[in-house]
Amino acid sequence: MKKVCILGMGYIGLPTACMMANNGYDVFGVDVNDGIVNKLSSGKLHIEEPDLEEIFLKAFKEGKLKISKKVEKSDVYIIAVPTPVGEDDKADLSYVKDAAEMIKDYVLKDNLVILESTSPPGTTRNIVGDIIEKNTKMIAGKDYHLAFCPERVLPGKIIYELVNNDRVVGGFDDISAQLAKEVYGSFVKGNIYTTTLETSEFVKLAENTYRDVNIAFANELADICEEYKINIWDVIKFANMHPRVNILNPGPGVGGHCIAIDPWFIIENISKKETLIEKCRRINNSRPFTISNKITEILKDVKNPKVAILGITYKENVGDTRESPALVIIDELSKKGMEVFIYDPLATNYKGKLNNLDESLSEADLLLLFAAHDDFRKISLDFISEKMRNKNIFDTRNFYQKSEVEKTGIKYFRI
Ligand code: SAJ
Repeated sequence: MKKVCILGMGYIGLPTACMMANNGYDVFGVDVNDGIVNKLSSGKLHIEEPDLEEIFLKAFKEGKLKISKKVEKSDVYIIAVPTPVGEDDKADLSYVKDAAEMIKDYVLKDNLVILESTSPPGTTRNIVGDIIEKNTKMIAGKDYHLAFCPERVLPGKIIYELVNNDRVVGGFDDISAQLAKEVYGSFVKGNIYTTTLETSEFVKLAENTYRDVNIAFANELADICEEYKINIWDVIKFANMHPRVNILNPGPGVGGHCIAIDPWFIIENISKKETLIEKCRRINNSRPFTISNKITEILKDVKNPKVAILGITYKENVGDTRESPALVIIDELSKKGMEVFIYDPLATNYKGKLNNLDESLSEADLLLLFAAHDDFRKISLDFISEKMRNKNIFDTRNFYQKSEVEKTGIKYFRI
């Protein structure tokens, strides 16, 4: 199995394609987006991720990775397309279906088809498997092989984690699982465990839901601590000294393409009406509103208030602004008549207007620290204080030290 066709040249498909191309495979990277195909075909990346450029250029220049809009006949087909959540809080599997439709005419006897996109349990078997079977009359496990291999990589550390993390691969049968394990084993240094299709689909969802539920717990504790006038960050620091406790960080909401979405996939087809999972999702979704209400309260006596936001990406040290709770906060503050200026040197795909640091801070009444990029350490508090009209910092990430901020005459608020 030496030829691989990977559908979806995004945050997962592209790095996976590069790794495989640099480890003995001839890889065809397919995307339906003209812009992405043109950019990659001219040797340029459309996403930013540490170390990606190096492995992409190597694969591309050596001719091991070819980019196209069309599927090429291969031994292995990997589907790595987005699975967003629809308006009804259910998985939108249209991209997965389209990808399966794209490969169905190419899959031959003994080929291996792998779904990598995070999906509700049953998707590999009932959506991908069905589309192939209906068209080719080939049966998974008998005529061709079918597997689910979810990614586990952290944006900002994708290349490192792609190589070093353990993986849980699900197979339609043992042979499918073993073949998929071999494919990923070409570049993965972590352990690769095998199980059934549905178990591996569920494991992926459980991992991200675990995180969402625990972030909701931290957010709830933060609200309760505020009532008691107890510092939540001290509580977490001391509680986490217990060998079996690991409380996550409260914050301004959960963004990104995974943690805020995957919990919905777990509960979308179940009979239970009330779940902890949904409750936690709603707690985390309410965070940007809580933050904007607090800002409104702090600035209630200020005429024509101006807010400067530092960092609008969904988390620190990444460029991705899609699904960032900062977008909700910006919207809320603007609706309340506030002027919002945004400084984020990392943000890559923000549709609105970004400002430079000076414009943002000048005459601002409140600085909202949203994404705690390491680069922001270079901005001195004295400089911030000098520039501002009313001197308030709202820190959503416990980024600053209270005593340092207050030394410069700035009032300090934090979660
Ligand atoms: N967040 C908090 N408090 C915390 C941790 C995170 O509020 O203590 C927020 C972040 O600010 C961010 C969001 O949660 O808005 C998600 O950030 P993250 O760093 O926890 O996760 P992602 O979405 O960047 O990546 C996750 C990872 N999953 C887990 O850690 C279980 C990654 O390994 C997965 O591969 C990825 O989802 C995915 O693609 O599913």
